[in-house]
Amino acid sequence: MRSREISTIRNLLKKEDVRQRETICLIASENYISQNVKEALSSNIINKYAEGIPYKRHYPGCMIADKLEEYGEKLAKKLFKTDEANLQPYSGSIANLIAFKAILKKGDIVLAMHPYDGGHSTHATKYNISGQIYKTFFYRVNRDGLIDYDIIRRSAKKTRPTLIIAGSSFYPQEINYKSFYEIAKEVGAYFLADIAHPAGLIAANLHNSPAEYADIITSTTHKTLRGPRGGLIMFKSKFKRAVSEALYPGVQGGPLLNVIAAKAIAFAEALDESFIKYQRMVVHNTMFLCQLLKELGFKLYTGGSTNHLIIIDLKPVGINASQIEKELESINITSNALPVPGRDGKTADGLRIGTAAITTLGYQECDLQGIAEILYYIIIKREIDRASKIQKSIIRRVKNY
Ligand code: DSN
Repeated sequence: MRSREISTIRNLLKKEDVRQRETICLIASENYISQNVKEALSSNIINKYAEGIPYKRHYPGCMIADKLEEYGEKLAKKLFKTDEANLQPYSGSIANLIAFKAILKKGDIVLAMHPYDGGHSTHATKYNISGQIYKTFFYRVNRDGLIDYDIIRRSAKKTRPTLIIAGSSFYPQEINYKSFYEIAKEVGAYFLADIAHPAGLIAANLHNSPAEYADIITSTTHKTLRGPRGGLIMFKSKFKRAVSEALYPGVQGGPLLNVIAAKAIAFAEALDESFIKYQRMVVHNTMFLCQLLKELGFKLYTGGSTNHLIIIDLKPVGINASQIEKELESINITSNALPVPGRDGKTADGLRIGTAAITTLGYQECDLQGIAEILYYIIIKREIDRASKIQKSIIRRVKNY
């Protein structure tokens, strides 16, 4: 046994536990899993190979795996009201690649949100393998920073895509999936909704769902959905064969059955009334924080938020968001610097913060007040020590809840 090496790794994991306990996580794409999800992740089912789909595997001994995966699919379909679901994608990025492979041919045209405006790098951008396989055009947000369906319609008519993608990593408003569907229908394109960010809000019926409209839906399972890190793909029944073949052997090998079990548990949790309450609280906390920030003089992209994330526009303050991200990290607060949508995408002039993780921990209005003050002291007053004191008092208070 290489006990020294093992204890090095154990110590690092313990340190990460401490880091998480002492940090205020404002990263909009992170969350905390439940004990049940954690238990599933450490289950012995990880030892099993199960390439293929339930009851059509390339390995013997899959009788439990079949039942488990089938049950997880059933829960996903119930939660999102889709025809089909596949829990095998290793991540949201891979789920997108699988979806493209299932419905597109090399060289097909894709119309997606511009990466400067929050479109994901895996939406056939030049930074991703998908951008080398397909030809991509991008739509931008309008002058108010909003998704503008007339702009998308004009762009779709001009570019005649085979696929239109809805989905963004930093859009603080609800996306209208019906409008996307209508545009796709007008130009004869497929419609893919990547719901990685708002999945929890959609599952709780707080945001409209693309289930009725999209040919394929991709997602991660760990953001607002609060499951294990991983991907999910849902689709109309006619794509069942194409998706399973694109998944295996097209893109992936053996599924991670422990993660599939953990996803299934997260879906079961999301079907519970308590999850709807949690999502309502996420939105409440976001809106409350928006109000506090506006009172303190901050300018917010799109004027506020109706989901789990807020983008503070730092252009009027004249400080680079990467510097603010670093200063916040130095006092144990994590957030993301990014370009404010609708601009040149070259400057990190926006700070993305989210409420999904802190709401899981039970942060209350007084804690949100503290967070708003921290941002004020860091960004406006430039008083890091004062901000650090407030951070520590929030961590102490949250421990006592
Ligand atoms: N990396 C995720 C985010 O932070 O939004 C998107 O995949």
